[in-house]
Amino acid sequence: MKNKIKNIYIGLFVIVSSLSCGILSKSQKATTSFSVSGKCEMCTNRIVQSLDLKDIYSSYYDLKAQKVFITYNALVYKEDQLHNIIAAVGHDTEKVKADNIVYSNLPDCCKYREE
Ligand SMILES: [Cu+2]
Repeated sequence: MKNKIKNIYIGLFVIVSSLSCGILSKSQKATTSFSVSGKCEMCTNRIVQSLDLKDIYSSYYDLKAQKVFITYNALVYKEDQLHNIIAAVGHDTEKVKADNIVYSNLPDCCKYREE
């Protein structure tokens, strides 16, 4: 009898804690990857640093493949915003072209566009 009551308590605890987790955590982990233009190690650092933000859990830029891989909170960021963040530091993505002025301010070694 005592065991039965104990089991009910444990069951309730599990239900309540899983419910509150769902409400409180407000996190929906998502992963994406897309093409980003870059040319050297400095570009890699610039791209990764631009993504060093709250609710972006990890980012990796594959220079050879010209691709970025991002794990982020999909309740906070839409994928378009990730494109904008990278374009804002001067790197074209497959969806968003970096502003010409920002691009022209990149060091010469980072100029990835064909002149
Ligand atoms: Cu560079």
